[in-house]
Amino acid sequence: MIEDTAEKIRSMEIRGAGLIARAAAAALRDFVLTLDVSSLDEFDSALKKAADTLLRTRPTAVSLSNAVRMVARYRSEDLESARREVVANAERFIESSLKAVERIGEIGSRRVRDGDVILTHCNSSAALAVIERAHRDGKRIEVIATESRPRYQGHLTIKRLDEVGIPTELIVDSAVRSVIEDVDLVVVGADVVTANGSLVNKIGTSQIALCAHEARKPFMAAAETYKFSPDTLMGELVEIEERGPEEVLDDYMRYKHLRVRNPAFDVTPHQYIDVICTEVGAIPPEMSYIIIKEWLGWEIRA
Ligand code: RUB
Repeated sequence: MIEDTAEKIRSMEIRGAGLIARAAAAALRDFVLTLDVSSLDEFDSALKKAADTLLRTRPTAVSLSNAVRMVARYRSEDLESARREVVANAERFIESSLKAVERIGEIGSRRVRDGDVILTHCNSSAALAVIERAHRDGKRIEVIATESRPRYQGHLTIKRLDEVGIPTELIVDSAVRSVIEDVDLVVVGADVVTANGSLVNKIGTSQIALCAHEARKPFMAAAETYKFSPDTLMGELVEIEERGPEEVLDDYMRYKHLRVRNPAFDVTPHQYIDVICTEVGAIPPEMSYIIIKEWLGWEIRA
């Protein structure tokens, strides 16, 4: 069951940082519910092994490690109480994660004005929550969505926007600079927010931010607090996932002198981000440390 979820995350059948985190939480819950062990020690080592399997699936998503940490942490000193505690942790994480996305929609949509054209990249449930909430509130908005090569997550975005009735234009990723003058606001999701407020998100996000900056268009990231990375407090770098060449070029094998590079994410420096909308408020990127300290409970200790 853990391997099944791990494989779905690895193959991107389950994708998007929030969904990955909730799927991992649910997998750990189901795992401990049926875990057949007779001591707390055995429980602990089986849980750690399961957590490790999940953590190895997609290296960039800090939502995954934050979720696993929140779910697998328990204080109980007997087996059955520990089992119950992990199940309760998982339920709490899933519920609060869904609520967080809804709340981000509420908070982020306040910055959307009637008549705005919003550019979005990839397929982010948090970014879509902002866009959909603005639409539900009766603001007449339009969206420009990028394809998001090589996996075309933009197609998921246009499908969803079409279902909810938001007029949308689809563009190739390289058309962003050509259309940026038509855009009023950029809204994207987040895989990771670092302690200094930089954003790790789908490859291409940083080019969009650069275009938005040059054209003086506001750039918003929508990120639940569990997308913030405690490790970056101590200067850890975020590992950028490199995926297989076949995602970019089917017949790459026939070339003798070619190497296909396929980084899945990139880093947008905080200087290009106007606001990060979290479920606890809209913050300037420079305030990211506060989220890590106050909401995730981490701080620098000597
Ligand atoms: C998805 C991606 C999304 C973030 C946020 O990448 O970069 O913008 O994960 O998504 P991939 P959400 O398709 O490679 O997982 O807001 O849904 O958590």
